[in-house]
Parts: sequence; C-alpha cells; structure tokens
Amino acid sequence: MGKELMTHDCRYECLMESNCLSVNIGPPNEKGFRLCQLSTFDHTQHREDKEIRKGIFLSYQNQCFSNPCLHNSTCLNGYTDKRYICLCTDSYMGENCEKDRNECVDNTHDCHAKAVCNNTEGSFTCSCTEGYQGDGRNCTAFKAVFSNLNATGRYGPTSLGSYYAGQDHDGQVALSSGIQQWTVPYTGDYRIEAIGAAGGYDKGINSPQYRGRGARMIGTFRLIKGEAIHIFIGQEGGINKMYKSSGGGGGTFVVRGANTPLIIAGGGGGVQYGFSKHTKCDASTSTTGNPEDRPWSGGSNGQGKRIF
Ligand SMILES: [Ca+2]
Repeated sequence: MGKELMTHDCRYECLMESNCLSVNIGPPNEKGFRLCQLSTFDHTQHREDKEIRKGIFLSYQNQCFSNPCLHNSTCLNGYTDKRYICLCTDSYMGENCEKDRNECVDNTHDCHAKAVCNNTEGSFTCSCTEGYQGDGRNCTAFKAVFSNLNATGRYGPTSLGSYYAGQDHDGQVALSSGIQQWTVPYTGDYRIEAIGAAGGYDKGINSPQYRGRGARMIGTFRLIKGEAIHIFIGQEGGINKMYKSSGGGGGTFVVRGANTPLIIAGGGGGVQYGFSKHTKCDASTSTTGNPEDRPWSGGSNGQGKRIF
C-alpha cells in the first residue's frame, strides 16, 4: 500500500508515524508524483523488501525505535537535531529522562507542611515531623483526650481497659492508685485543657439544671520527652435520689513529676434542692473556692471547705 506524494512529503509521513522506520519511494509518474510507502522495517532488516519494489529506497531511521527515552517517558520521533525528543514523567528529567528529579529540592512534592520530604530514585517519600501523626501527606498534631475511665464515686479508676486504644496516647499511659501516668512522647509545647467535674444533684426537680459546674482551665506547657505527667480526672458528684443534698464534683489535676502542679481545674459544688442558678456553686478558677452565700469561706489550696 502507498500513496502518491512528493519525496519530502513522504519523509514527513514517516515522521508522523511512531512505528515508521523507512520509506519506499517509487519513480515519478507523469504528474511528477512518486509512490510513497511507509515501512516498519529498515533495509538492514529486510533487504528483499527493497529489491522487490524496485523503487528508490530511502532509509529513514526512526530514532524512537531504539527506545532512547528512559523511565516510561514518551518518545516523539523527528524533533530536534537528534530527531527525537523525550517527554519525561514528573519523576525524571534530562534529555533522555535518565536523571531522577529531586522533588524535595524542586518543591514539586506534595508533602504536608509539617512533614519532611525525602528524595528517592524515581519518587520521594514524606514523613510527619516529630509531634505530628499521619502518612506525610496529612499530618495532625499529637492530641490526647484523657478521661476518668468511667470511674464513679470517691475512688479513681482501677483499669485502663481499652479506652485509649487507637488514640495518639495509646501505650503511653500507666495507671497507679487511680492516677494516670503519661510518659511524654515528644519534647514540645503542649496546650493542656483541664476540666473539673460537675457537682451532683438531688431529688429536687430543678436540681439537675442548677448543679455546680467544674472549671475549665487552659495553659501551654513545654514538656520534655520521657518525663512523667500525673493526671487525675475529676469524677462527677453523686446523684442523690433520696434526699435533699448532693456532693461536689472532683477536681482535675495535671501534675509534673512527683508533685509539681501544671494545671488544676476545680470541681463544681454540691447543691441542695436548687430553685435557681447559684454561680458561686460553680468551681472557682482561683486557688480559693467560692464561699457561696453562707458566712463560711470556701476551701483553699486544694482543701475542702471547713464549716466547723
Ligand atoms: Ca526523586
């Protein structure tokens, strides 16, 4: 098969075909056109092809045929002085796409702002920086929520159970005498929010909505990797279904080492048959408890109120 073209047009047809290696060009007809046949072989592979056709054979080497473009790049036949050009993938560069692209230096990576980019041959990896968790494309700051582990009454929890399974602080917490001991995983500035427990309420129909609320205290602290932070989470005051009284809620304590307070949030006060909101029943945010509307002062320095 072939078509009648001028000689230079025949070469052009070959350039446009990615698998064209050579052309057979016949003698000119009465109009001056020549037969043009594109071939997927060159004359060194199929000499007989040239003999049979008795045309003017012009071998035209398809430079892409030898696969000069590396690493899954695309070869375009006929461009530049070399008569081919390589279109590289994003991972490689160079005339023949032979050179790894350093995406970390070129800033063509998609690592998260809180991740480190590591260049590799043909690719790159991302890993979250210390204090952040994720796959490197998404990194989230360490976040741990400690709870009272569903303990109730006067005593602290006795078992960690699986409350923290799968969370950022999973495996970093031990429990001793009702106090949770957390081993700091990374040195850094930690924002700690401590919330005291609400006080209880009694059988009064309005008492649940007027119960004393715990304090919410927030601070940022530099914690050192490996240090022990002791955490005691306040437990809600008991619900008294029988009588007109209720106990207060427990405070929440976050303590460094043996006994250095970092942040403490007081618990809400107990109420007796409340008919309206008494804000002084809510926890104080100072070191001295609210006196309420009685002549007795509130507790101070972690001690409860003394009424005698
Ligand atoms: Ca690379």
